Amino acid sequence: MRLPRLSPTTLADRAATVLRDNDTGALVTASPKLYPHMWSWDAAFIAIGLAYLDVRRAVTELDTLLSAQWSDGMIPHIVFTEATGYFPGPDRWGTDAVPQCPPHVRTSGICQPPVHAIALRRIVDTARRASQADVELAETFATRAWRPLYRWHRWLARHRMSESCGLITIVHGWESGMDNSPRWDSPYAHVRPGPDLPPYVRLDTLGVEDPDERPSDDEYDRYLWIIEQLRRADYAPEAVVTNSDFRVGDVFTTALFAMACDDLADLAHESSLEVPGKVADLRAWAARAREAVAHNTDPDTGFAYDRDLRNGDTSKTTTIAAFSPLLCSALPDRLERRLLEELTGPGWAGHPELHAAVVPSVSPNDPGFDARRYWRGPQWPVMAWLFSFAFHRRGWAELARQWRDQGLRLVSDGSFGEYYEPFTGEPLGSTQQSWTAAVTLDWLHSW
Ligand code: 9WN
Repeated sequence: MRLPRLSPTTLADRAATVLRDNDTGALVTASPKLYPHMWSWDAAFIAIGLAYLDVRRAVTELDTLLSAQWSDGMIPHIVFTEATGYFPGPDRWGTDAVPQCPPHVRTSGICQPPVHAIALRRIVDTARRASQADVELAETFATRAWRPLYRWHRWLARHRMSESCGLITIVHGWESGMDNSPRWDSPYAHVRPGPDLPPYVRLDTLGVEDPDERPSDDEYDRYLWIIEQLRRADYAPEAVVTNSDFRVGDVFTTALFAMACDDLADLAHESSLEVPGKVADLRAWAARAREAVAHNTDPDTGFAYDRDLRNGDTSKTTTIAAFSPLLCSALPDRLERRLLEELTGPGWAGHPELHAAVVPSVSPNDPGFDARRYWRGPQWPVMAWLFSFAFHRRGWAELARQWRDQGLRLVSDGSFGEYYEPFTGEPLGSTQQSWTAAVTLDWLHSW
């Protein structure tokens, strides 16, 4: 049963309260119960929302994340707080002895999509609409954060841009941020947990009303087995791309990388940073990433597909990630229009039975669609925000407004669900999810 829709003012107040309640001072946890730590891409979206409350606090969020950056440039996917209650925690990751990991924090040993430069640029823009003091704060931070972010992008370009297909390689489904998406079913079929997988007890299923909203036990065994493989390779960047049984060229992450490289290059230009060689690198990586997305796109439909790097197979699974080319402007006009029609048509965001007309993680017409299970059907507000933001950037103002309005419809009960049942709009997974609150604030303030 859904709660009544809140007015924009009340919704904004509630969103701000979520961010404040989840704030430990140095970081905003991804959610209070299920995810009591900092997640890399969540932190970027959270910082975008925080900027509407306090630009200084938004800067602190990214600062905290950057202070956990590994010495080789990787930004880890989790920065752990002292909280217990999430598994796998720092002991299971075993990164304490890894030389690249900074000594003052405990982190996981993999990464997540590189949306941080996109967030930084958004925060600078938000500050410019606020006060002169905020502009100075944001621009000074942008200058300070620029080099660490460049090093992060260089790490991805060096260690993760596949030489064979140009896509960014992920070595664990968690690196995509879309953990149990059907995109990964076939690559995970290669992952066979060994008898020496140390025993463990799941805690995530305790944080939701119905364990069926989370990945299955079988999937968890595979997630934990890959961690074991990466840990045994000491998380060395050259080793993990050969040691993990899961090695996939991820079109969605690659599209985000293209966007983020351009944003970082633009920020250098706007801040008059004297880094011409590095800007040239970023432009070249953006072009390469965009090309790779285009190259891994079906020439008739425009759908983009991941590549299993173990055997070179192109995925045939169509999910929300198939629309990656629209994020980074990878396609010629005709194909782009075709893809956009598909996204907004009855198979996807325009499905007549949807509660809110934004993209579900899997098409309701797909036989594998599961309306309640995590990345296998539900709508994720943060994903709807990403597309609406990209539409706005692309100059598709009307479409951006429609998606903002529909996104707000999805979150308008003020529970800030992690994801939503597409037909009823019921919040699922965690509630008081910080990135949902953050993108709500952005929607309420923009275009
Ligand atoms: C594993 C925190 C994270 C998000 C991911 C989402 C989920 C973790 C989990 O929660 O992943 O990293 O335990 O399920 O899939 O996108 O960053 O919100």
